[in-house]
Amino acid sequence: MSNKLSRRQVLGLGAAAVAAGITLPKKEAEAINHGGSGGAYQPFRGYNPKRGGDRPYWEKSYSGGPVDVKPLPPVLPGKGYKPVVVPNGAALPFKIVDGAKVFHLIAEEVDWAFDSGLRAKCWGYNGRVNGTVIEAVEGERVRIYVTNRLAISTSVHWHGFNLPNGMDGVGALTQPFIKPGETFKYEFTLRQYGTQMFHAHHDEMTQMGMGLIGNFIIHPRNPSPEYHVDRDFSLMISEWDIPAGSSRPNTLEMSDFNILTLNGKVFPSTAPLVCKIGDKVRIRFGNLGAMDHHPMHMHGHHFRVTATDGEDIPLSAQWPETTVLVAVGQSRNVEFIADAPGDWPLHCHMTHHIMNQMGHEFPNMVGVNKEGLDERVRPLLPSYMTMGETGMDMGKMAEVMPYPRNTISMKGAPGPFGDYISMGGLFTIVKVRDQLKSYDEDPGWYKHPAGTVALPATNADLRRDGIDLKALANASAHAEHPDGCYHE
Ligand SMILES: [Cu+2]
Repeated sequence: MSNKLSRRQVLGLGAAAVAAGITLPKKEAEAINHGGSGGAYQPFRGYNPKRGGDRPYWEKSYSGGPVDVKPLPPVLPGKGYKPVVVPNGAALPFKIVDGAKVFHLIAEEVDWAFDSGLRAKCWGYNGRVNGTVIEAVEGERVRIYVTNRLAISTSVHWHGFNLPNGMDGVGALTQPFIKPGETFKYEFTLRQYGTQMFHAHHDEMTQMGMGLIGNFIIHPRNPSPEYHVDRDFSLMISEWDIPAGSSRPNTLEMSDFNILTLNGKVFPSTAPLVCKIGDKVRIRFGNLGAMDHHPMHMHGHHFRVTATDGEDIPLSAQWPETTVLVAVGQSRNVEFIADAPGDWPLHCHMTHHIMNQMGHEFPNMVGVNKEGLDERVRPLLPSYMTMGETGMDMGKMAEVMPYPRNTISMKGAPGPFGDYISMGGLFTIVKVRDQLKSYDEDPGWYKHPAGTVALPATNADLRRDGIDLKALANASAHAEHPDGCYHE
């Protein structure tokens, strides 16, 4: 590489390096451009053999290069790759036949428990809703049988894949429908790696909305040292409309989703992400929900956004965040070192997405004195309860309000301090521990070292820091009857 960079090379290597006057030796530049997957098999270098590895970054193949590459031998979990952890789900088993990895997906109706309090008749793959993951390795030949046990035709699209057009799985466009009872065969060579996805591609509104979605993880054949992590989690995000008391998702809903899920579960049924102090952690988010993009927020740590569903982000271009937006149809990998012990929420930051089965039917009562209102309305409407004048105390409301069967409105979870965690939906907990018996066991609530929990201030604290208790008492008396408050 000459000392002067062309404009194209500038785009490829990142303006920051250029601004800093850095020119990279050829080998390093290629390692950055190609995401670190070195070795003999170089799918990203394909397409134009004359240009070889000297091609500027933006001239590489965008479709994985030639389709007729020779497949590489199948790799076993634990040998050639570290399997992903699928909270509340599992990787699909496979067989190896004549050098190909053979999977069998079964699309079927599933009586699915979103939580102990809510079941619904959904559709899923192999007995799970959203939580069946396919896992393979770059260069492998995969043969995926799809059996349709639904009463309606379907097809499976391999989302974000470089593959022959006829394997793309778009019902009626690139293949005939898989009719009820039929088994179809998809077969192609994986010429890429990354967090990809799969989903039904016939009547998507109904079929994806009913649960026919999943993550498809492809590990690199020759991983760079950066690829190694201690914990590698796969999470699929989706959203549902299941009116209280019903047991069928309403896939016609366009905006008012009341069940928001990670791998098909709502908090508190979302399994925690268990980590040891010092673990390098990767979380792969996929979002194949119907309408909403989800800003996924991590407490106590920041992370680097390391990959999109396109490919790895070069090290020099990865950016730090505490919230990553995962739009519909996208995947994002984030990575961090779990170096703070505790119970750290990982959740969507859209506040309506961390509620369970909320409705809009409540009048807004914040700031309204509703004394005696419930008692007067209840003889007419036995289950009537107004929203609290200070908000939604889910614990209190759950106790008082009689719900129809199969309902988790207002459900959260009892927390470690005797209070109720007023969150549900797209919410889980990353549990980071000094000592851990097993990754497979929930280690329970975090035991905080003495003096590290927020608790009521003592009078001695307040006096020491010059906080006037008398003024405080007056202010709280005033807060009970603020100006503008409605009085009968
Ligand atoms: Cu959200």
